[in-house]
Amino acid sequence: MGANLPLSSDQISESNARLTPALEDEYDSLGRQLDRRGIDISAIKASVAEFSVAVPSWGAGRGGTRFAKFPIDGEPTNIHEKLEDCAVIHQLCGMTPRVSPHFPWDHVSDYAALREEADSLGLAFDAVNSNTFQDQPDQSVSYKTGSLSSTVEAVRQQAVEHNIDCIEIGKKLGSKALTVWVGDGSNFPGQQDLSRAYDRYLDASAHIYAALPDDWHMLLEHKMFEPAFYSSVISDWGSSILAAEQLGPKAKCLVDLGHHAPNVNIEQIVSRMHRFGKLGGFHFNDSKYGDDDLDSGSINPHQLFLIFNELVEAELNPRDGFDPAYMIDQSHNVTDPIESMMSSADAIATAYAKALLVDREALWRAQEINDAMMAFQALRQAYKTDVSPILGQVRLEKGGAIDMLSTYRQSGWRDRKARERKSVGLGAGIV
Ligand code: PSV
Ligand code: MN
Repeated sequence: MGANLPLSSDQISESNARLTPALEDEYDSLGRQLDRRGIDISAIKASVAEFSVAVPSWGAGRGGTRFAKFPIDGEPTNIHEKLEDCAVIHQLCGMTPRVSPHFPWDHVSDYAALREEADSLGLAFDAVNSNTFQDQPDQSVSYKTGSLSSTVEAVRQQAVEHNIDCIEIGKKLGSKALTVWVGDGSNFPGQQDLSRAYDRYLDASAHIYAALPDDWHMLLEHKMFEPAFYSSVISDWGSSILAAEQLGPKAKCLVDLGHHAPNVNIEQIVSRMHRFGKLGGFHFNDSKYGDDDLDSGSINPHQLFLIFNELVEAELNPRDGFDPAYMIDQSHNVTDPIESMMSSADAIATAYAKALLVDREALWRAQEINDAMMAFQALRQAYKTDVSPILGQVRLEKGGAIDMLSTYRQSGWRDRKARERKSVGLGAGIV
């Protein structure tokens, strides 16, 4: 943990002291229940304690829709303040030690100093995200025709250079991956030659891939629609995995849970990608209609559990150095982002803990003899188990808060920041 932790550890300990007797009681009771099922609770606790998920720098501010944004007092206005808020999240939940930055949104003049600043707050940097979906005031050509797939060579060149700049920044920050999401696509049938746009994307991406250090990954993030509403160049996991195959072993696919057609079986996509050694990372969030960027597990916690069921299968049968980058990618439009990210990290780790409880022997036996009901029950039994005492105990042992939300509110962090930070103007958009 860093030297400049934002919250008072005494306050966290006081709040924990009140809740510890009840937690111990519930943890012991769950331990006995799991023991009867042949599961050692301390082994599950150890795996959960190892689990971590990165938070997005852009998620630390109040998000918005394309219609409006309603800022809150004390919201962070730059990467330094965002890091402070991310440090609060990690201090209380103990499982978000890394921040995923986005460029140029998080641009600073001295990245070595930024890395030290993060370190002193107990944080490190995760995958760097490039941005070729927005024009910046100082750039020479516009992304209005797309970026890596644009018909205009100078635009493709600019997009490639920006991604290579992001790699250079990432090296200074200690990152090991570049996440590339492009908004390229079309709004009208016939507007774009679907094959040639993909070819141009592949060709430009190969230049980025060539600049990638040997121990890095390039994570290709697909998205079905938005901002393009007829076709997107990297629209689905098929386009993504074929591109990753063509680029080479350091290119992997990133699954953002909101970027699929409605009702798609995302856990099956996870399984397929893992089968071919191409599952590189996740952007966790939840959705009801489209790319809603709602809090993880708030709409469909069962789907999150089924995804983690596949991820635990993948952990047990690793292929090609299975080590996916887990990140949150959400827009917090009506909540305090710190609260949303703590609650989301908890939902994500809860899904993981439940997936660890699946009786794999029973599941595989039932699958082999085609006993659909018993196979389903193997999953159901795990899903029904309340694992919150395990998560509470992990937080307690890491110096975090048993009850993150009440401890955070009692800290008065946001009110204090409202007095210190300049206020965010009105507007629309996600940052
Ligand atoms: C696009 O919708 C996306 O999921 C990409 O990951 C972007 O980098 C991020 O959202 C920006 O909010
Ligand atoms: Mn995303």
